[in-house]
Amino acid sequence: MTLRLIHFPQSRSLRVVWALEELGIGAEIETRNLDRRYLKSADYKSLNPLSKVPVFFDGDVRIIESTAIIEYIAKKYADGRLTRGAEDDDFGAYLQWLHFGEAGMGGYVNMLIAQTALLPEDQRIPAMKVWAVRETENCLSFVEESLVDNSYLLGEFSLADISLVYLLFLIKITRNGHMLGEKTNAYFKRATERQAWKTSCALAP
Ligand SMILES: N[C@@H](CCC(=O)N[C@@H](CS)C(=O)NCC(=O)O)C(=O)O
Repeated sequence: MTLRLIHFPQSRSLRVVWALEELGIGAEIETRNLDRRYLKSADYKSLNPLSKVPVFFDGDVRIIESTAIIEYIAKKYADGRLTRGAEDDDFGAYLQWLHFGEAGMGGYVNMLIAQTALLPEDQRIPAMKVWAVRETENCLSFVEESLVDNSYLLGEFSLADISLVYLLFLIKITRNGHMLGEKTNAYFKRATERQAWKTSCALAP
């Protein structure tokens, strides 16, 4: 097998690099600087027609959703390590958190980042910012209430943590970290002290 990942540091492809690292799976990782002109180029669109990151290949199989990629890798190449199956009591919790980290919360966080960091000030819409802050706070309260001290989402570390921690990282690097609660900050610290996270973050073009 030759697994191939196009990786842009600090983007959602970091989830994939982190999962590969945690699972000890080798892949060809092509690390590039996030350059929107390249994302829009015909070359890149032939890899990912949405012009988004990540894009992952396993032979003829192409996947463009970060949480789907990590689940695919773990199930197909790591005997399901860091995942749960239908036979497990916490299967429902696993699925919920794996998807909450992107599908449940990602849209609100994207809007928050657009309205507080990415867009030039004169293009921001105050009402959209209010909405994004309110919805992100709602999600973060749910996270804070759900976390247990000194633990991960399912007790042991899993892909669900990779999904959620990346989004917390995004909130922090865009200077919205003040929105995280005490338990959430401690959880983030715990997860990002893992060697696999540090190694993944060190990957540069
Ligand atoms: N749901 C997708 C989201 C992909 C996505 O939005 N990626 C961002 C980087 S974190 C991107 O490509 N941004 C570039 C742009 O929108 O121009 C996933 O989790 O893979």
